Amino acid sequence: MTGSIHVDGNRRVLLVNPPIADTVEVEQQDMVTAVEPFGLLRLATHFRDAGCAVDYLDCLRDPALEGRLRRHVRKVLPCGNLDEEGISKEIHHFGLDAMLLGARLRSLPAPDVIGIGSIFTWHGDPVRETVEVCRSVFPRARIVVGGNVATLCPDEAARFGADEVFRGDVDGAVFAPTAADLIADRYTDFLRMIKGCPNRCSYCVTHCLNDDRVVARPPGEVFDELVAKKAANGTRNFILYDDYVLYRQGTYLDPLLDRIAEARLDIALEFALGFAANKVTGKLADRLRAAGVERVILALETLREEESRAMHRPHHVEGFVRAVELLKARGFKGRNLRAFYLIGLPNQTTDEILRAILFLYSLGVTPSLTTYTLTPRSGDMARYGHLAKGRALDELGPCLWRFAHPGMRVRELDAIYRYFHEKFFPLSRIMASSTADPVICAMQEILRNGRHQPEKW
Ligand code: B12
Ligand code: SF4
Repeated sequence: MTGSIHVDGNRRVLLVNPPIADTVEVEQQDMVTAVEPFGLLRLATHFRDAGCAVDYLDCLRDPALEGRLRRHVRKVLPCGNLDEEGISKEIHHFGLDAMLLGARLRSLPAPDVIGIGSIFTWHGDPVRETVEVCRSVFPRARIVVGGNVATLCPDEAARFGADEVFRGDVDGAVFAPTAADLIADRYTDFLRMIKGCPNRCSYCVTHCLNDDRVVARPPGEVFDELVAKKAANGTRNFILYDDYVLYRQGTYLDPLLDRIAEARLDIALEFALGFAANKVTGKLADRLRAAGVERVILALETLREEESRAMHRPHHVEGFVRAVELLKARGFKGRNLRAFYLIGLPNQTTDEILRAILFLYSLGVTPSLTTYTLTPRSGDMARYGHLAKGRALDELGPCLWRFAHPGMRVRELDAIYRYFHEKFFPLSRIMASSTADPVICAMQEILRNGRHQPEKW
């Protein structure tokens, strides 16, 4: 889906990154403000290029927050496996509350159009409230909600009260450079070369967000954008959130990395969504090193063969180990060599998760744990849709662990995440720990019996 927004007569556009509502863990995990809303920042450039004046209000980073991101409790929701553990978590409002938002809006010139972004399906409630406050302050403005929630769940988004729910991409904005002047950290910026992915991993919705298409632009253009941004803003960290950066690697990624390496730019390049391990070769590892990539993330996701198949992922423990060795030989290690691993899946056990973490530590890899949730329109709806039936979207937030197996308890999953997400421990340290903590004791038992090694799975 692509479309355009008429800007004729709409000379002033206000783009709003709304507040979010989530559990306290997302703040502790630094997920609320870790990544700037680069979709809106691209739209800002797009509207400016069309001759509009653009105002920008980031409800998660606004100075009026005075550093206090978490504001109030919006609701309390049950958490844990769907057989009900009988415990709940508070859902906090993060970012400008309705009063502060109203005050900030009143300080801005009246816009013709207000564009509100949306990213996570369980964050709809604050988007609805943002529409309401915008409407009360600027009753004559046309309010458009776009982004992932609008694209994936248009029926829910229609209830937010906007004049328009915009699904998919805005023509001409997909590869627009981010409006770097609107963000505070001028040393970090976002580049995009490829949007979409030819694969269909069952838990992922990239194909729905991109209408089953992959679009890409010449690596030379990306390189020119990078050089221009470095010169104009002194940007040093360039992050690509490209869905599948290995798409037609010989045409896109390889030439980009070669151009960057040849130019000897003093930059750090990051591919934040990682690489499929079975595609990592010695040559790719050399190129990443030469281009100034400091950290590599491998997408492992699961160690179980039947689960890999059900997820439509290549089963690649051997390929994974081989990729790790190739990368370690090029100096990627410890915190700079990570692997995505999904936790909280319906048919997983705590033992399986602990074995996987220990396996990664044994290889010298840092686990990047990703909390599972079921996303509407993902392939997993066919397997697990019945578990979510009748539940509102915000009841499915990943930190609520609603899809966990009845044997996996909330406290354990929270502890595992807190202890091990993006942290590296040598196995000897875990073994030597004198503690009664059941998670650590279970790990010590696994280590004593060597059950973290593939031959014992
Ligand atoms: C960056 C990112 C993150 C960042 C945070 C993002 C943020 N700023 O908050 C981090 C790393 C923290 C993260 C974490 C997680 N993520 Co994430 N993440 C992404 C990613 C890669 C990009 C999100 C983004 O900014 N997109 C930019 C979009 C919105 O902009 P764009 O494409 O350039 O925009 C175009 C259109 O959308 C449209 N548009 C966009 N906005 C607007 C606004 C208006 C008004 C209009 C008209 C048009 C419009 O026009 C643009 C130009 O064409 C997405 C995948 C994806 N491609 O979206 C996953 C994704 C959002 N994440 C996902 C998941 C599951 C997670 C985690 C649970 C994983 C985990 N446990 O670690 C956590 C949850 C964090 C939490 N609880 O808050 C899922 C979400 C599923 C869902 N149910 O919502 C996604 C969709 C991945 C996937 N493929 O399934 N994530
Ligand atoms: S998880 Fe990654 S490889 Fe799989 S479909 Fe999504 S973007 Fe593609």
